[in-house]
Amino acid sequence: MILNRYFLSVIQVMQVLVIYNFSILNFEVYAKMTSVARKILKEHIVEGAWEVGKEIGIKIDQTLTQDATGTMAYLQFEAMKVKRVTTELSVSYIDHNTLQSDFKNPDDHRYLMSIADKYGIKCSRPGNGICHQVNLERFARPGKTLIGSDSHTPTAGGMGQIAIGVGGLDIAIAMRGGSFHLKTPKIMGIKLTGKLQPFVAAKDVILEVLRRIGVKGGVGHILEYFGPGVKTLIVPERATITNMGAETGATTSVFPSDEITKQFLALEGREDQWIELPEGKDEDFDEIMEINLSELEPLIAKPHSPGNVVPLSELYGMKVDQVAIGSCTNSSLKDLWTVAQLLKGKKIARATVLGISPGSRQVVAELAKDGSLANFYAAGARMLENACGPCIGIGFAPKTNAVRLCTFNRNFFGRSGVKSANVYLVSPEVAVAAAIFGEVTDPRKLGDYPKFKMPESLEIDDSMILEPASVEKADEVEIIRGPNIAPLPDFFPLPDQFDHLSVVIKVEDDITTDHIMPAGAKILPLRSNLPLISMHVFEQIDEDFPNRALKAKEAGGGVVVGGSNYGQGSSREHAALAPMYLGIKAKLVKSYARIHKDNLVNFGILPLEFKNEEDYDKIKQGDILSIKNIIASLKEGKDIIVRNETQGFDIHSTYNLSERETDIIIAGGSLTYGS
Ligand code: MIC
Ligand code: SF4
Repeated sequence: MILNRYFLSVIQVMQVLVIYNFSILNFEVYAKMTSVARKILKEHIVEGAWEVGKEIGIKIDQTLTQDATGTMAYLQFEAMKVKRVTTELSVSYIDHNTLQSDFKNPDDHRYLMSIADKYGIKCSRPGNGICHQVNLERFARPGKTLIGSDSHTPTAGGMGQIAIGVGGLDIAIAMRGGSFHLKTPKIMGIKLTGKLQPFVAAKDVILEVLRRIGVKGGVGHILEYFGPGVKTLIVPERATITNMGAETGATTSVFPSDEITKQFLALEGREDQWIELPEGKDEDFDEIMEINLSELEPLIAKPHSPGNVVPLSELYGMKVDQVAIGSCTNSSLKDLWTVAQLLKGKKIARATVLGISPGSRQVVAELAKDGSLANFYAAGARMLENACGPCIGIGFAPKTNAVRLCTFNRNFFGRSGVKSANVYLVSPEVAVAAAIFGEVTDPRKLGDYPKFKMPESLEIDDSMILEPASVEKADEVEIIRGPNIAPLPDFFPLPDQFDHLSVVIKVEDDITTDHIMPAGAKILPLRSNLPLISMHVFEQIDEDFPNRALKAKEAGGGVVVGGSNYGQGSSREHAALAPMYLGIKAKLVKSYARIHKDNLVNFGILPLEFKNEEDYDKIKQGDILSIKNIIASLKEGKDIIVRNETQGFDIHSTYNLSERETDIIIAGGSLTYGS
């Protein structure tokens, strides 16, 4: 049940304050609203004032990158000619591209390590674990702001932190001391009551959220958890929920910071970093959704969308070829310990393979201590690296037409590396039951539920997190660049008109960045080489796209036409940059996913939206378009008229950009803006 709760009087007072720009008074009004998200954001606002939908700039305390987006982010950071990062903490994780089938990945790793060393960034070496899991263990801090060049950065929201996934260029700007801009979100309170029953997991909570609101339902919102059910969930469970909140399109997700948060931090030797962030009350939220944890049943997301959620029981008996347990959603000690206990004394089914990728070295070390690790091997599981691995198609690909059950957060078409595979998303409990019985089945058949308790103490070993060189020594550090690292392209100011733009592709609703710029073992190593990676744009759905785009480029440029929620999923800015490299000047869609739109702005690509959705039906692939008076229209906030020269009609398009974003687009992107 979703209740709309608008508090008119408060909003009206706020609007008056916004008009007069009384930001201090504004602060006082909002002091009455105790939502965790509002409190943290409010304390970090440096530009603008809180008005839902309007842009604010926030100070960023921490940044994170991972290697697949990091190389590009650091190339951009280098282009800014700054001597050292100015954030409180910046960490560069190497966890995605760890296959190393040739020189490309290790070259990128060396580059990232040398950059980190020189500019004052910590570097988590390959093997140390998945960025979000390691970050939760070692760095996430309640009350702080974090942006990460990975869409699952909200994992740290489980620690009471405002953690937002963004494009790499936004990270580069934040590391230089710039603020991060976002549209002031609505806060959706998700009230948890009751308590999860045995074999029902945190994963089922977020699958239930996705079942109710789908992959677009969180757009423009922060999902904030509150209510008596919160204290029944430990931090790693909360992090599973905030991690996969990304799949709803939400700006981020967050939990309060309470005694449970404090215990987790204490275990990590970081109790001094705890602050209390009490949960919000009903009246603090713009909308409320209620979930009774006691009533939840195991759920499953069917191919090819995390929003395609049904009760597990609907699929009982379906044969399972491959089970994969891991990813930043479900690779914590709690998850893997539970799996290990359930596997104890059992063997995996003859026709099913099981692969496990732990989240971090810390997780593995703990599992080794109590013998849990041995259970995996004894049962016949294949132990994979502490890395993203099969979640992003790096190894452990399923067979042709396989049914894969995994604990990951995304089952987008082709992401596993095998187009014919059908990928289902489940909890670790459901996954392990399928590995043992060889089919989708009720995990309660496994008998008693092992009740996980956080260990009394942990061995903290940060030796795989490299400290940067001191300020004094930084000048001596040489940046190591392998031959796969291509320089950034040049960026040019936006022209006032395009005379001949070809519609190079027309795609449907919910196109993901995995459709636009696929990942996987073959393409991911090209992330630091734009000319090469561009030749794979839209490969999953239309292999000829790059050739057509290049032809269109010679004739004046290309346009991509899309449906709603265009660019959902990952934060990869390559989904903006690589089409741009192929001559795509504008995208014309029904609506955009947040991070992808920000990336288009950052690289000066016109992010147009159909004013009348019927025009989407009329326009055809191959049509030639022209656009005139672009600059004046943008400056005056008027519709941009796209002329369909082939069919002879005008299309009114809007763009919903702030003044700052408009200026960036006109300048040709963030790298040329203001420089
Ligand atoms: C993903 O899960 O899709 C990724 C790979 O982690 C991406 C980042 C990337 O494309 O490098 C994400 O989620 O942002
Ligand atoms: Fe890595 Fe998968 Fe998490 Fe992306 S979703 S960060 S690929 S584990």
